[in-house]
Amino acid sequence: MKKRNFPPLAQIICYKLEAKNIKPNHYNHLLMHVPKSHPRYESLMKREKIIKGMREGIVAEAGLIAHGRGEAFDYLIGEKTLPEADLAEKIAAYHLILAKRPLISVNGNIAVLVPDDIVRLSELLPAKIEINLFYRSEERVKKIADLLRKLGAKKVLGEKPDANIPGLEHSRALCTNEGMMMADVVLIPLEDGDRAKALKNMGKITIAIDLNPLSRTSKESHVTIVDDVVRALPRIIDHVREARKKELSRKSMVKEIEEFDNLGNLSKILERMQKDAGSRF
Ligand code: PTJ
Repeated sequence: MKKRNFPPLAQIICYKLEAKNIKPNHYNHLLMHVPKSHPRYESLMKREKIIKGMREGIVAEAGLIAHGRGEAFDYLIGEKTLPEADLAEKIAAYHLILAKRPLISVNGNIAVLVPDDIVRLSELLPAKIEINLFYRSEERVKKIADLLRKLGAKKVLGEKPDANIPGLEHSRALCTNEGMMMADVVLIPLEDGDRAKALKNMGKITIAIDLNPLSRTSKESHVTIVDDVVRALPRIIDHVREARKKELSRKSMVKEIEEFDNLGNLSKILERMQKDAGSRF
């Protein structure tokens, strides 16, 4: 069966897979040739990562839906980092630099979209990494931990939870004493609203990365970065490096943190979404 849309090498792979009785719908997406010139190349590649991650048992099935929701909001902001997002990324970097026990919370989507950046940021700060899953399964936690360790993470928490986030039911409350319980500043990309609120109630500074400025997570967090995680993580890393290069004092970072108004920043983004989306019509 000739796969017309596939490049020659992919066609050979198809024949070999079919000879082993592996069905086309199990590999089509891996072989589909998306030229770099395609206007939606980056977006399509992100989808491929999420789909592959789901098939490998790293991303939850609902992770595909969450990604689609994120894409819709990204479309509205023009698939670029807005000035308001850049400001939030800088404030997030200052919080993480000033933290005593910073922690990066990782879920399935994050593990496939930005695994290298998670490891880089955790080493740079340094910050602990903990896997906190909404749709928890021990198998998925292990797969994510293995993936991060393979990329150089020295320690990944979350495989042996020994604590619960107060006020949450079921497995999404599971966390570790050494990680989430002790942390003072937590980076929570693609977080669930209830857990974001519960972490805030525990007295932690919460930094969300969420493309939906209207989500409960966005509204509940101390700092909300309305940007795609794929753009946000490298920019936080750059802001950390720049602050250190400039040898910014604690006082000047605290001043900027205090001046930052998260809800005000979110409403500016909403205004921008309405105006910009309207002008593109
Ligand atoms: O791996 P698990 O089991 O922990 O599950 C992870 C998901 C993401 C499935 C789970 O936390 C979930 O259901 O999340 P929600 O409640 O759908 O929220 C996800 C939020 O992240 C939504 O507001 C999306 O708009 C946003 N989002 C999705 N993709 C991105 C994003 N924000 C930034 N960058 C993205 N790439």
